[in-house]
Formats: sequence, C-alpha cells, structure tokens
Amino acid sequence: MDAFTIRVEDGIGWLVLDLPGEPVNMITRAVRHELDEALDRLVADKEIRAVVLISGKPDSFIAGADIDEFVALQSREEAYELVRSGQALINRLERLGKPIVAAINGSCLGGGLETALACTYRVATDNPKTRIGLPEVQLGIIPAAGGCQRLPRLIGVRAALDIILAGKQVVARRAYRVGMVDELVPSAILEEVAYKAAKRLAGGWRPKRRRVGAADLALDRNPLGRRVVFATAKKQLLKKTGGHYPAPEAALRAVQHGMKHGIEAGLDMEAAFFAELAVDDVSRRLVQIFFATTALKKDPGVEGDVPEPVPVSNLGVVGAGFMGAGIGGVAVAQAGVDVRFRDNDFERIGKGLEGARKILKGRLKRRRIDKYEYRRLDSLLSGSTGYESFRRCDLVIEAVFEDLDVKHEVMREIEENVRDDCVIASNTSTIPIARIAQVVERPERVLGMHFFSPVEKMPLLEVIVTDRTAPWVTVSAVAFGREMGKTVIVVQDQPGFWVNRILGPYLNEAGRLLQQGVTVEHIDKAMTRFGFPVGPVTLLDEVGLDVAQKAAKVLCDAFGDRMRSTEGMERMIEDGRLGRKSGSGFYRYEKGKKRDVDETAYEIIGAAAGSKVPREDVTKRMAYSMLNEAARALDEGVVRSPRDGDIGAIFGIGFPPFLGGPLRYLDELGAKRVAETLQQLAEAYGDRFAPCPRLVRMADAGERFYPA
Ligand code: 3H9
Repeated sequence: MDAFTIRVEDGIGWLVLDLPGEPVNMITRAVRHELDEALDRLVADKEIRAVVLISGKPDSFIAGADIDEFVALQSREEAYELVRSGQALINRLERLGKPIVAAINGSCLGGGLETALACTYRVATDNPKTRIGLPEVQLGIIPAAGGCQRLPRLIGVRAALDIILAGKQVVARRAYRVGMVDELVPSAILEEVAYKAAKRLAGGWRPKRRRVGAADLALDRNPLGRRVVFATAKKQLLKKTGGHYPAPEAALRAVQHGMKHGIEAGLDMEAAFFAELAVDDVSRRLVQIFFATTALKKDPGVEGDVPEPVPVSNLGVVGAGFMGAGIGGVAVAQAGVDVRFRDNDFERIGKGLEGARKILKGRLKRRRIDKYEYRRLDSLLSGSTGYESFRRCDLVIEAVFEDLDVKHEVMREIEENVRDDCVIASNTSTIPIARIAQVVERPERVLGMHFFSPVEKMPLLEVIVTDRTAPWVTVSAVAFGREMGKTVIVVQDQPGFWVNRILGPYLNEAGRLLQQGVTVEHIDKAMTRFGFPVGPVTLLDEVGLDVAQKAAKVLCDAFGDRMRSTEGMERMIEDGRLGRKSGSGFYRYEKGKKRDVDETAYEIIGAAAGSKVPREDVTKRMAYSMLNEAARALDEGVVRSPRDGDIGAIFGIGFPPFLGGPLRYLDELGAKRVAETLQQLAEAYGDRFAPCPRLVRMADAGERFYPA
C-alpha cells in the first residue's frame, strides 16, 4: 500500500492516509482500492478493537473525490460505476463491525466528509484550515457517496440543506455547533483525543449525540413539517439559481427521497443523478472554473524569471473613505498585517478605522475569529493625518478621490515618505496607472490594485501593470492580493482595464434600450434569466450612475463612439438620481431597501413611448456587446489569457459561471455564429456591434479561444 499505513497501538488501529506526491489527500481510484484492502486488514487483525482514521498531511484530512477523475469520465455508465464503487466502500466502512474515529485536521470536503460521516465518531481541530463541507454542487455534481443521506440524519434536514445546496465549507467551530463533528480540539491534542475516544468506543461506550438542532430533528420526523422544509428550500433555491444549475435541485431531491424512502433508495437516487450530472456541460464548465482558480493561486503574475515578492507586514492606506476602509479592514482581517491609514482630518480617519473594524466585528459575530483574535487584529489598525510611520510600509495603496490632480498630489507625498523598496499601488477603477505614475520619480514601482466594492465581499482583484512596472512590484502585489483572500488577475494598463472595459458596452446597451422605451423590469429580467445575479439597471443603481458615467467617459474618450453612453444617463445625474446611494435611481429605495421601479425615470431620460422589444433581442444585444468587447480586449492583450478573462468576468461582474465565462461561452457558440449575429446586429442597430477583428479572423479560420 502506498497511500495508507496501518499501525497498531494497544488495541487501536491507526489508519493513516498520506497520498504520495500530492499536496492534499483525495479519493482516487487507487485510494479506493487501497482502502478496501486496508479494511480487510483492520477486520482480520483481532488485536484491533477500534480504528482512528487520520491524515498524514499537515492541512488536509481528505479534500474529496479526485476531480480529475470526473473530467476523464466519458459516459454516464462510467460515472455510475465510479459512484457505486465509492458508495459501496463507504457503506463497508460504516458497517465494519469495529468503531472508527475520524480525526480531522485540514480540509474535510466532499467525499472526505462523506467518509467521516460514515465513521462512528468525529473529532476536528480548531485549526483555521480545518474546513468541513460538501462543495459538490459548486462543481455541478451532488454529494453522492451518502452525503445527501447521512448529513440530514445527523444534523437535521434544514441544516444539511443549508450546507449541501450552497456547497458550503464551514470552519470546524461551526461544524461543531451544528453537530457535524462530536468534539472540537486544538491541533496539538488531536491524536490524543481521538485515541481516547477510540479506546472508549472499543470498551463499549456509545457516545450520546449532543442535542443540537433538536427542533429541526423533531420537524424532520413529522412528514408535514418535512414537506414544508423541502418546499421552502426549493423555492429559495430556484430563486437563487434561476433554474440554471441542475445539481442543487438534484441534491434536494436526493435528500428528500432518502428521507422518505430510506437510505438505500436515497443512495440509488444519488448515484443516478451523479451519473447524469458528472458528464453534463454545466459540471464540466464549473470544474474548469475550479481548475482555473486553482491555477491562478499559483500564478506569480509575470512570465519568465520570477523575482521574490516583497513580504508585506506593514500596509499603508492613503484615503480612509469607504474603499480605503474596506481595503485596510480586509488586509488586517485576512492577512493579519499592520494597517496605517492616512487622511486629511481625524474625522475621516475615525470613520475609516470604524469601517475597517466593522469587517473585524463581522468576523467576530460570525465566529470566524474569537474575541482575543479580534483584539489582536484591532490593535494592528491605526491612523494619522501625516505620513509618519509610512517608512515602515512595504506596500502603500492609495484610495483617494478619482481625480487625477488629487491622485498626483498623493503619489508625490507617498513617494517622499516611503522606503525605496516599498510598492506603491493606486486603487482606481478608471484612471490609467501610467498617468497616475507620471509624477513619481520611480514609476517602476507603481501599479494599480483595483479592488471591487464592497471589498470584503467581492472576490476579484485586478492588478494593473504599466509598461514600466517592474516584475518584483507585480509579483509583490499579486502575492499580497492573494493573502487578502482575493482571486488575482494581472491586466494591462488600458482604459477600463478588463472588468470595466467589458462591462462598458453592456451597461451602455442597457441605457440605449431604456432610451428606446424598453422597461427597466424587462431589461433586468432578461439578463437575470440569462444568468447574471442582478440585472444591468439594478447594477447601474448599485454602482452609482455618476461612477458608471465617469467610467463610460474614459472608455468613450479612448475608444470612440462604440463606447458612447446615452444622454439619458447624464440627465439622471443632473437630476441627482445617482442610484441606491442617493435614495433613488431607476429604482426607488427606502431605508436602504430596493423597492419598485421609479416610473419618473422614464420621463427624465426622455424614453420613447413603451417599446416591445422581445426578450431574446434584449438578451442578444446585451450579451453580444460584452462578448464582442471581451474578444477585442483579449486580442489587445488586456488580459494574459482567456482563463484570466473568464475568471475576471465571473468573479468581477458575476458573468454566469454555468456558461464558463464570456470567452468560454464564445467558444461554445462558435466564433462564426457570433460574428454573423454581431454583423446582423450592426446592420440593425449600428456600427457599435461590428464584430471585432479577432472574431472575424477566428470565424474565418474556425478557431477557438480554448483547445477543443
Ligand atoms: C466529491 O468529493 C464527490 C463525492 O461526493 C462523490 C464521489 C462519488 N481533486 O486549491 P489548492 C488539487 S467532489 C483533485 O491549490 P489550497 C488542486 O487542484 C470533490 N485535485 O490548495 C491543486 O492541484 P495542483 C469535492 C484536487 O490549500 C492542489 O490539490 N471536493 C482536489 O488553497 C492544491 O490545491 C472539493 O471540491 C480534488 N478534490 O486549497 C474540494 N482538491 O497543485 C476542492 C485539491 O496540481 N478543493 N486538489 O495545482 C479545494 O477546495 C481546495 O483545493 C482545498 C485546498 C481547500 C482542498
């Protein structure tokens, strides 16, 4: 055996999994085979009275089934065979006849948790890297090795659906609270506690399940109560997925079926659904996104010789407004670095500190950190009206007002007050970095770090490099962005960078449709049905019409008419209708809550009388304007690869993940078809739709962005 070792100590068999050559443990075909053999030995060895299943790796218990194996599956039959063999093995583990303690440290996900659920007792460490959950639906499949059966029986249907349907991974503390694990311990004593539990189990101890979720479990026993739980879950689910993601719906049915007809029937359904979903296009695209994100975690951001990144332990943030506070707050919460704010007066600094603290408080409230960690992190936040102590900073991010003169002034001040090896970043969403860097003496250490708002929630970071940015500066910003928990793409310093560049024509098209008399609801619904989390008009209101208009102007100055926005938008701004922040935009807002469409907006923008553009036409105009721009910007080298472009669109603007990103979707539609449709749109609505040269070339040559 390569992956498993067994040692026996005083009647306890230690079954240690350490998959050779891999950073994490996962359940490969070979691991399944070996586990079967190991179980034979554990049964045969009369000396062994109980077993501890533990990992030999530092931060990974078991990260689930091997995703590469799914990718290789060619048919439903093959998928069915795979899932059945997995189920049989886990059933065997559950019925071994000897108690098993799962000693969990590090990732315990998917098939890893399903394995642990089949054990008699679960002990988990409070290591922050211990993440427990069933992320399968994020890959377009369902927990199919009994997860949809054993988890609801352990913690109640409602709590289990909360984990399964969202593909959640929770920290051990939360897993303990809901009853997924029986004991929570510091890493240092995991083995000792697991060993003691195994000893007690060997002596006939029957652990009493803690009465967590008692109300839920009572509800589960009542068929009517159960029906209500499932009906509510389904309703919420469909609202969220818009019917685009078959996996969560299948998981819901597998749980429901199993609860009604018993675990065997539930397993049959899990297997049938898994076989269908694993070879389905949606799953394939979601898996591609997983691999792209994983690859990005290792991408230093530069090609060729890769210099060492400057380790950041002191961060300076100039401008303690909403963005600055968000950046500082996430930096301290996620990367644990010392954060120094600088702003013009103490009131602003106070607000910035409060904003950053709010992020820490949120984590404390959600029990991601305890009160001691909260205090420690809080003490790392400070602020001042001067630049004293900026000499200690390894990275300074300016997040001041989007005005070139202001940025210039700040850049000069920063350069005067920092060390030579300090990286200087600008958090701008519109102004070219090269222009911001014009006033500094050493532009090679300047780049852009474009965070999205709100910083705590938005997963993407665009690192923007100019022709002069030095590689050590790029790798340092990329590495720190990752420490902040962001998915980082490196983009070229062109107007709009990547995300705003491809968003520009899309939002402008929404403006044109509005102007034409198409209703707000019709446009928003068309695009949420397409798969965006919010419609474009809602997005405009969220971003702020003034902010969107500023970005549109930058794009129009650079790229001309194709990027021109409508006059209606200007009129809305003149009228003070800036969106959510001003209490009214295209929608009405009351106490921060979005209400109905504000019909007076049509008058302000001078919309034509009610126009009935069919939904498909709205979708086509909106989506194709984005696809065309994505192909064009990629061709100009704004992003380094289709992979980065797709991840940027998915994480930056919520491009529907089930479509794989704009470039993957373009491949799916075919360049020829897209180019032809764009040509038709151009004839009907104007040159802005003319297919970009890259698409025309690809259409002629039958090319794709990704290999087939
Ligand atoms: C499942 O279990 C189905 C069952 O219900 C039913 C079956 C019948 N497979 O992310 P990292 C690789 S579905 C293959 O950089 P981190 C990863 O690609 C599975 N490979 O580290 C990377 O490879 P490389 C449900 C995997 O510390 C390397 O490990 N499980 C798998 O930032 C390091 O990964 C999941 O969805 C896998 N399962 O994060 C969990 N897991 O070095 C998916 C990892 O060649 N995994 N790799 O680039 C994760 O979420 C993260 O990788 C994890 C570690 C949190 C574990």
